[in-house]
Amino acid sequence: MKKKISILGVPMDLGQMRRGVDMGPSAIRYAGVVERLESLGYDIDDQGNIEIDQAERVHNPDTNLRNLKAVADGNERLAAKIHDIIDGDSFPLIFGGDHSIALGTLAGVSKHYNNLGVIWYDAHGDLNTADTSPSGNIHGMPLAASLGIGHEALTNIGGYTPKVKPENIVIIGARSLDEGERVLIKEKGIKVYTMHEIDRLGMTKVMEEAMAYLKDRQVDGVHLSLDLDGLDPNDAPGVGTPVIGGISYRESHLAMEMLAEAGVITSAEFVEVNPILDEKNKTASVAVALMGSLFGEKLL
Ligand code: 6HN
Ligand code: MN
Ligand code: MN
Ligand code: MN
Repeated sequence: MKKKISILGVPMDLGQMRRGVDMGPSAIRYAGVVERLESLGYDIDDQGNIEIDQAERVHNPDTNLRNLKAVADGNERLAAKIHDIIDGDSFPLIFGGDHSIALGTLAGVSKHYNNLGVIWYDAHGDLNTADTSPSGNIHGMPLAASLGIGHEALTNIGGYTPKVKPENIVIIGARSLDEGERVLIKEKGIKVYTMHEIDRLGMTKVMEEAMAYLKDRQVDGVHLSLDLDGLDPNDAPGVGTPVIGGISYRESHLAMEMLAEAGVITSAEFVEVNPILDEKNKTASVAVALMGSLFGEKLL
């Protein structure tokens, strides 16, 4: 992994309907992320937050693509910033904000790779479109849009599409998939480790298989998109769409440690931290602890 890490906060709450997730980047900083990563020997360049429209000023509630323009505009700004970070030979580490920010992250990152792999750590598939979404919330759509499926304003962020091939994606932790998402997963042959496989195989095997799978696909970079709702709500309560029966805190550390040992991750985002719904900043602290493991922290 690179020794320089550039942090970008994305105070985005327009991809869903609950307020507070725009404060995620502050909560993660408050939980001590910069000190934590500095203590591991990294040079940290915190570039502050991307400008995102304020929810009260953007009001189009009755659509199946809620806040489309503001979400797309914010993600265009994010993608441009990520270009500069990668061109500066630094590791992009992005803090959300709701998961719609993966649109901008992947738009910025994918341009720099010929065959990007993606690990999507999430209770959900985020593979909806306006036609299949039960909510109209864009945070349930970024992975589909990154495959080139959905509204052009979302698929074409950064001026190109698609960002990732279906066979280069591994979803880990899924336990709440909508009907249209299931159809898409089967149709495109997307690799998914649901909670069933995690229970059955154990996290060690899941991560070994996931990394072997991406290696077989000859990826030249791997983006980690970690939605805190992938974890069990007991361990990460501060999220807008919690789903019981999730990945534990320890299993998540193990996953991050294995990624660190393999040295495969080339960019990462930690999303959906909502301090208003949290218990004493627990979820932001969990996010920071997981980043510690991802960047090589050891217990002994
Ligand atoms: N997330 N599948 C549901 C929807 O509204 O499309 C939930 C999406 C949650 C998205 O947590 O990033
Ligand atoms: Mn560039
Ligand atoms: Mn998500
Ligand atoms: Mn989720």
